[in-house]
Amino acid sequence: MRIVVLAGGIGGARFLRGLKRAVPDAEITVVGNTGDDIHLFGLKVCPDLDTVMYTLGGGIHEEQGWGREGETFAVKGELAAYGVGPEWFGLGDKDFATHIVRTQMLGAGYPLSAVTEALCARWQPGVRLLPMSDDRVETHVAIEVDGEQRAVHFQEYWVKLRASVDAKAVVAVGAEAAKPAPGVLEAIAAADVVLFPPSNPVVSVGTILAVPGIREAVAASPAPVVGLSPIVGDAPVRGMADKVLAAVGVESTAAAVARHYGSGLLDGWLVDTVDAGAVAGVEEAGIACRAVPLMMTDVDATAEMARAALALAEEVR
Ligand code: GDP
Ligand code: FO1
Ligand code: CA
Repeated sequence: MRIVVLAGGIGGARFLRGLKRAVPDAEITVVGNTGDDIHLFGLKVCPDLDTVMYTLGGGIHEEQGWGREGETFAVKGELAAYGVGPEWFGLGDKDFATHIVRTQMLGAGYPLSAVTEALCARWQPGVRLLPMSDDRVETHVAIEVDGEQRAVHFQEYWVKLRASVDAKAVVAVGAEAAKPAPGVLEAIAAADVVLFPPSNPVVSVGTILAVPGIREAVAASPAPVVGLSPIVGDAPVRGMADKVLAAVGVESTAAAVARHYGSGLLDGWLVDTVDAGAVAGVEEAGIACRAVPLMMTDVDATAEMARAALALAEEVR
């Protein structure tokens, strides 16, 4: 079975670990969000691609969900001693090596997709990990500070500001001119199932869909498209997704997120059992909906979620 998953960082990566356990023989292609990418200290950092690569490759810091396990921060400390920041972004020493290799390869002329493949040769994530695009796309967030509008990089909004101010707008800068990375459209066209994991609908899946051609390929795909809600009981399970959902005028409910994707994209949608009351409304919107446990407490529970998504895909096929 060929499965394509449009994934952000932690939510996407943890779901993928369950999916691999549920269907060990599946050929899984992950289209990863690169809108979170940021240049720091002259290095290119790709948080969501790395989160998927480290999680599936066994190098992730489990509790934190991003970065490497057993990190030290000597390089960051030395940079700070030179007065070089930002101090608010926690890049560890082991993680630095990844960004150095990536930046070196990009400088030598390799596209991000080839660099990602090279990094994955070490980590063996067991999926084909493709960046959504080889072109630079950067998510920026419009905020108001002291009555003045300004735009900040998504990482500054998320990590430095902790989404403590309202997001007025979310813009994937460069997306309109970006092309899907090699293999992305082909994988979607050849998929037996397309899955939206419980990733952020705006700044993860939304950004991937903003690359011209990807949304169209998913909508045109004859394969069932099934999503899992990252919103459980009217709040994100983790993080501040409610802030960026509000910026695009979407309520933080499992049903509102399904309607936001719409029946033009989604054939099926899974909500948590606590949101069983939302099922009928989602179905009225033309999207088959089931309520199942959606908390990724461990890999077995996550595998069960993946099985439920694939079962719903079979029902709507
Ligand atoms: P990020 O790039 O690291 O923010 O990760 P993603 O975009 O892939 O996923 C973030 C989303 O995962 C958040 O909106 C969370 O609500 C959601 N999430 C995290 N853990 C769980 C879980 O156990 N169950 C569900 N349903 N969603 C989760
Ligand atoms: N998230 C944080 O909340 N604080 C950090 O200091 C931080 C550093 C960091 C370094 C490398 C990396 O790959 C990810 C990192 N993240 C950090 C997570 C990252 O910013 C994610 O993009 C966001 O959490 C949301 O997607
Ligand atoms: Ca992300």
